[in-house]
Amino acid sequence: MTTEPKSGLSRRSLLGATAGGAALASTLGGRLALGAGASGLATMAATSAARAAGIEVAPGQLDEYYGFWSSGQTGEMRILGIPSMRELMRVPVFNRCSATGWGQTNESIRIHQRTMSDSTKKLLEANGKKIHDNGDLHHVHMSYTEGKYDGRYLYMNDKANTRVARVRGDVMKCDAILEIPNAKGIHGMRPQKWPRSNYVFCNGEDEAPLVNDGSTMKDVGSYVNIFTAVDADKWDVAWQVMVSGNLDNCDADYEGKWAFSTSYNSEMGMNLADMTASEMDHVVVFNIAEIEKAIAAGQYQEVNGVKVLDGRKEANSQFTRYIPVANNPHGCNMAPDKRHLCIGGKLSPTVTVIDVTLLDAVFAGAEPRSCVVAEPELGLGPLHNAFDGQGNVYTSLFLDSQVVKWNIDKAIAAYKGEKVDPILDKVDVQYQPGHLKTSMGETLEADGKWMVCLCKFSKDRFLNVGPLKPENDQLIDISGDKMVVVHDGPTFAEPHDAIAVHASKMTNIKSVWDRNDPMWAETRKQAEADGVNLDDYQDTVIRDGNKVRVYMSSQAPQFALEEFTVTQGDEVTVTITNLDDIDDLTHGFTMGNHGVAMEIGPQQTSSVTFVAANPGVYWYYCQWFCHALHMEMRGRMFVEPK
Ligand code: K7E
Ligand code: CUA
Ligand code: CA
Repeated sequence: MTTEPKSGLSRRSLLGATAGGAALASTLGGRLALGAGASGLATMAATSAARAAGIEVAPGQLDEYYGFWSSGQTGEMRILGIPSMRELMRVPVFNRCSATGWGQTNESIRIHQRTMSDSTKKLLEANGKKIHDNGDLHHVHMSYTEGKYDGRYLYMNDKANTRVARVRGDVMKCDAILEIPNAKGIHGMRPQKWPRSNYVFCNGEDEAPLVNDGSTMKDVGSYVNIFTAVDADKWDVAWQVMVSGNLDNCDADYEGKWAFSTSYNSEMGMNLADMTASEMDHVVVFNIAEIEKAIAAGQYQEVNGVKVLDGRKEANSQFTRYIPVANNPHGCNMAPDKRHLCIGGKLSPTVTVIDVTLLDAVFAGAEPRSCVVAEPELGLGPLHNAFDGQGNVYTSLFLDSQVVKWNIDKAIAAYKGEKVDPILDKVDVQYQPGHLKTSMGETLEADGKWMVCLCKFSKDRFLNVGPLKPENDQLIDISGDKMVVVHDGPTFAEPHDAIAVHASKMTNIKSVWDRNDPMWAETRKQAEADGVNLDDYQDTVIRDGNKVRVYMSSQAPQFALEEFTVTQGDEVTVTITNLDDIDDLTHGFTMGNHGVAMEIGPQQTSSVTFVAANPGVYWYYCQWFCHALHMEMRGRMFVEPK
């Protein structure tokens, strides 16, 4: 049924109490050594399959699905077309973007700073920086209305700096970032699915003292982990729950009753050996109604301005239940049958299936594992699960470098003792898959057409580009009984997760900015204070002590100001409004030798502030090719010596 790894390790040893990292590492090594052989054959098979499946989207044709991709340590969100797998756009979120000026323009810095904690502000000031300009963006999910994508927002996490962010579905720009207090290392993150995404649930992966003020490191007994519900409209913390163990991945149900998180460190270990020491870890189930009741009744403690409840085991609350599962689980995925939650075993070759209709009984006192209705053995290193809406699950097998397709009903029957094999198909992927996503698969409209499998290693699949290799996002046709890998898609560091959204859901995407967009509301206020009407343009230079504010418009192929003069040491703010209102007519503003560049889309206002430190003549130019005379779209800043 499953192949044993070449290293000779049995999967039993992976399950053993001391298996942990060493076994994982040597098994991974064993599989990696296998890969090189059959790539020629695989390519031929893939080519013919691609034709058969009709994945080619001809020039000028549009994809059927939007793919929203995370980018891991790159810190941005990406948009790909599915099935073409063409990269359509990169949306900077936690990262500094050279092209758009994200992380440098005043508009983006304000979004970054709005909900930054005082301690982070101090830390950044001490480092001479205004914002963190890196992120580790693992998970991207869309807002829901009644279990279906509604196109309003995309939500995403930053594990590196304990943040979550929101991207607007109309202009595909980030409009809110939130640094979450008390928690550490936001990893798993999911919006509420029902009745709509009122909350975004956020898992704190890393343990820390709740009041983390430097009074102790050694007293590990004072460490906690925090589950956070973010108010998705206000983009502020609604409430938090302290839990036992850590939190890895999470999901929510289709009734608005529960949220779920996997925990791989129920041991509260501080090193690998301790984190893998137990036979069992757990899944935490959060009871949303009980939590909301307690918050409304004022039964919380306030920590760093946030309402915190105690849902730890020893508190015996009605906020949480802990369902034991095999040690070090990972993925947490709610099936669109509204009933079955699938937990990836990782160190265990199994997926644990929880029937959420049995959770009321668990909260009423039934034995916690009484909600487990299946635990099929599927292969080595099961991480994440995806769904086709027809009762089948696709599970990534990290160590086996495979995807396994299996049936929930059959797995339940097998768990009851019937002689039935739940496994329907397996396919090799290249190599070491993490997340995998089916078209519309995390909604009630799962359609079973496509799956993308995000492989962590690409090794021999592409021309060698040096020691750092791309990841490999593979497209798999799941419309038939057999899964067929139809496309290899190299991607830069490092997508963890993606969603596939039917294009019909994205009805509110704009091509031209609204002149009253809130993105530059504060810039507009400053302009009004300076007597400048951004809509009826006066190209103006305002002097305010050593602050100089330059206002100009742009219209292809010209900036309204061909020159302006400042004094050495002045803090210069350049605000530009793009008067062009034609699709795709973006201008840019780059100030030579000042490290300054920004995007100005059609009808957009953008501004950037810098210090003119050195006297001389500096050319500014438009860096977005906009017109036959784009090269000529430039002007001079003169910096007079002080
Ligand atoms: Cu969703 Cu990569 Cu953060 Cu699994 S995690 S692979
Ligand atoms: Cu405007 Cu190039
Ligand atoms: Ca563990």
